[in-house]
Amino acid sequence: MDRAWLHAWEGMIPVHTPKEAAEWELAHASEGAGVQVCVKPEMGEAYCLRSGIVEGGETGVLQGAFQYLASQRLGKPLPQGMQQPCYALRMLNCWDNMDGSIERGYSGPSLWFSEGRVQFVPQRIQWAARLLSSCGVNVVCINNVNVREPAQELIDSMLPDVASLAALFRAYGIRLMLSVDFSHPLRNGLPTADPLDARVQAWWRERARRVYEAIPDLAGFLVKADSEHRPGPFTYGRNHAEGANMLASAIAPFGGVLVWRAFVYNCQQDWRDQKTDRPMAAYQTYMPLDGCFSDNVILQVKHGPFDFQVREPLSPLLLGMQKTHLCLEVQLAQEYTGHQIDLYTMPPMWAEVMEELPQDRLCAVCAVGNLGSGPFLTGHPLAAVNLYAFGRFGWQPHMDVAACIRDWVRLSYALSPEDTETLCGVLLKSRAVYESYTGSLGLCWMVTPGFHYGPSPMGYEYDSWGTYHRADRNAVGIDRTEKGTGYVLQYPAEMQEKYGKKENCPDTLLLFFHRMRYTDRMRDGRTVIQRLYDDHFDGAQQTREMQRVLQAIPFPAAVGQAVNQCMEKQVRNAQEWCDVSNSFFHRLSGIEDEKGRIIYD
Ligand code: GCW
Repeated sequence: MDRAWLHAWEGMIPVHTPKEAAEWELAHASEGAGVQVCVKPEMGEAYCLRSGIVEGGETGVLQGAFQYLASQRLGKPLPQGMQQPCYALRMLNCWDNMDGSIERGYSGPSLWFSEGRVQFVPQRIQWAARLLSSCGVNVVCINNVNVREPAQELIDSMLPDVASLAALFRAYGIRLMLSVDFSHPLRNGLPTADPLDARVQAWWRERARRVYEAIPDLAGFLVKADSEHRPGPFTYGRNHAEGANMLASAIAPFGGVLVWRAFVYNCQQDWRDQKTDRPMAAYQTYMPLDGCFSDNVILQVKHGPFDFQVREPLSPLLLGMQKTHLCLEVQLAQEYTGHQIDLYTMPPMWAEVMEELPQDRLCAVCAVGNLGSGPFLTGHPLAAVNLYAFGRFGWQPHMDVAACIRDWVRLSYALSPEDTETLCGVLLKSRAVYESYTGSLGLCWMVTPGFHYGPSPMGYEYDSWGTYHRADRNAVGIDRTEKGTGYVLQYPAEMQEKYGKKENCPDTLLLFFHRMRYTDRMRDGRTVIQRLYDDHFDGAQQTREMQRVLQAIPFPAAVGQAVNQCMEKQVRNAQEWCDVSNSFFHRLSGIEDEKGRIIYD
């Protein structure tokens, strides 16, 4: 593997098709010596492995080759029978801007944009494509869903550059997707972008023709409309099915899919308004449209009803919509979950999502990417586990989370079995630790506004984003039951039972669904305030413990140094969260910590 890595940086790997890439991978690894590659086009992405043979479809053979090598390296038997992905679309959404910055990116600048242009080092793209393909990702949307000037040019003057990028990804079985600006026709002199206007429809049809002429296998368009000040059909009094279907029909002749994001809510809410409850917004907007979307439209829904918080219940829209193709959206970029400084391993969270979501409800999965061109490509070197696991998740959503994490550790580092287990243990618990110091009992949005790292308990409280906890001197949390905002009614009956009653509601979501007095007793006998204090102290303590354990792992020097630096920052961050949150609740409630620990007044 090391040799192959070096080769990638020294020069281009001479491959143009997934079959060639599969042969190259096998030929350049001792475990692949003499293995034959046999393409059966009708197998598509699927593959079959036998000793000495990788058989599969045009892209399946490459997936098969990676799996063959991984199995050998891990000392596991080859998987038996035909292997195929659960979801046909396993996408990465990269929020890369044309100036090279990445919205919510914590891994350095963009790999493919800079100075307002498509500019890239081909070897690096090839390396990224190889990495993503080896994880199992098959579509990459290269530009930010917030399409700002000059990103509109990607489907105009910059098409030849996008086509060169697409060719590099294509060799690794990955297709590109592009985020488009719903109001683009206005830029080209049309007086309107109304989806029902014949001129607008004709404009998009012609645009799609030109785009597909340049990139015939483009996966499709991705759209963020009427969300956080982006343009959309609402401007013209049209609904989102009308908007999505118009774009979908323009790309349908070329086999494209139109991915439409369901992240729609009022971001200019008056905090005094207690009737509007932001988590209810997507369901209210889209449920009435169930069954109205064209066949090549996929509605992309974030896993929770808010916005990638450390803890949210499953979005009720994912359970409600029956006649719409759905894509689950998760976020590898650690916007609210530690900026790729704090350790945060995500598969345990996805497993919780899949416990409540039948896997056949979805036709696609998507993750906001955590890739960039800085050292380690994912910021924190250990954040690469999330990218790897996301790829596996798209193939097998009900995977064994601990086994997946262990595979990543073993494929990445040559550690002793004891060190491997120790590292896996830290990775597995990292999400719970982060949650205990930033989001105890389902409280969310106590982050620094805008930046979203570090504590600011009142930061969003009097703002317009619909993200309130309404802590006062007696109580905290929002009543989202039938008697409160009624959000819980968006769930099927059994989940209403689970979340709507305090006695059934999991502790982790208690203050998300219920308003509680600080002195109320929880199931474990502790009061709410004591539990808040305890969680914050425990979180800071466990972070120090993780630091101690990780210091003893013999990582390669550069990795070890980066991990240590991140852990130092995380320890400081966790302590800050602990002190700020505990002081906040202590000052409000006037209630002492039963254990008499230090709380600053
Ligand atoms: O949480 C918000 C982020 C925005 C992002 C938006 C979205 C791309 O803060 O940066 O915009 O979500 O998902 O569209």
